Amino acid sequence: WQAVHNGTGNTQYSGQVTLGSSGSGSSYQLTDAGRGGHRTYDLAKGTPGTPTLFAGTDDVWGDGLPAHNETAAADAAYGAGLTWDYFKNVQGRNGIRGDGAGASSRVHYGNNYSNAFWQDSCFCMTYGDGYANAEPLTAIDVVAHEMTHGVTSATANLVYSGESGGLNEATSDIFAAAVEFHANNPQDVGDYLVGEKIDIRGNGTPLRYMDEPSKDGPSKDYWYPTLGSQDVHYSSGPANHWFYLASEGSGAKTVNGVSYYSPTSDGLPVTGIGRDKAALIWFKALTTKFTTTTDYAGARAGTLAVAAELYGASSPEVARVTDAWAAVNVGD
Ligand code: ASN
Ligand code: ZN
Repeated sequence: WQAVHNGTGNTQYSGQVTLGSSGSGSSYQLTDAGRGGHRTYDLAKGTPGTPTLFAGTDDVWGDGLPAHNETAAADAAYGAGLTWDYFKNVQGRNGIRGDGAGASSRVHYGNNYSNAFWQDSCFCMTYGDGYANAEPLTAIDVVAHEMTHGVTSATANLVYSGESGGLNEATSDIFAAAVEFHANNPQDVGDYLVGEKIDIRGNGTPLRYMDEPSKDGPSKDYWYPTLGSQDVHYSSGPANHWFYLASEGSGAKTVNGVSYYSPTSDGLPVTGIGRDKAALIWFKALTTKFTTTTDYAGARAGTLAVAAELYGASSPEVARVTDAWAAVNVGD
């Protein structure tokens, strides 16, 4: 933490946390001076236009409950800080564009709005308050997912349709999981689920499952020739599944108290190389190999090239990454 001020955030999903803020005396703003000046704004249930920068007299943000308008701000700012720190400290990237510039977050978008999104045009993320304006889409993994869309735009810029669109979505889910694990927040431990905290379906189930993507219904576990005609949030499935398999291996496993079962397309077992290596390979492939039109075959080629550069062409890492791709029906 290198913020000018270390304010206190009372978040809805992650407990009491430290937030980077700015100001002095009895005037503080939710501007994270230590992270490129990332700013958090209030849309007050409206639409973008005249957002208000969160400001206050005490450098304490939110009370942990959604009715307090600073609570979603505290979650969004915390998640943005964690994502910034992950890319900087783990992947060596200084901000979304790599130029040290902070982005901004806007919370309380619309009324009962159950989505969140990244926009290049404002270099910003926008979050709805979810069902009954009580489930804001500001949990760590959702924030990391949206912010990673900014990183993808600034790097490979994977076109948001067809197979490249699925890979764009998977990139956001992969780093959502990586950030959540890296954060190690006791109230929101790392997992291979996406959106398990925001109850977007109203029945407590997560939005997506990386060990077996089809558990959500429409997501695909394995590549097939017309995968690219699916919605990008479903064609992401095989790449999310690849990340799980490359990290943890196939079959049954419990991580941080969450039980997984990951199948393979050919029934052959896969051994993982660990999450940190899998995430490093994906990040380096995203930033040095992938292009706007990379498809699943290209993602396989890119990750294998990176694995060979990092660990050697005849390394176990290359063999296991190859096996993980074969397990999602990409190559053999
Ligand atoms: N929350 C969604 C996402 O980031 C919004 C969208 O469909 N682009 O993927
Ligand atoms: Zn997305």
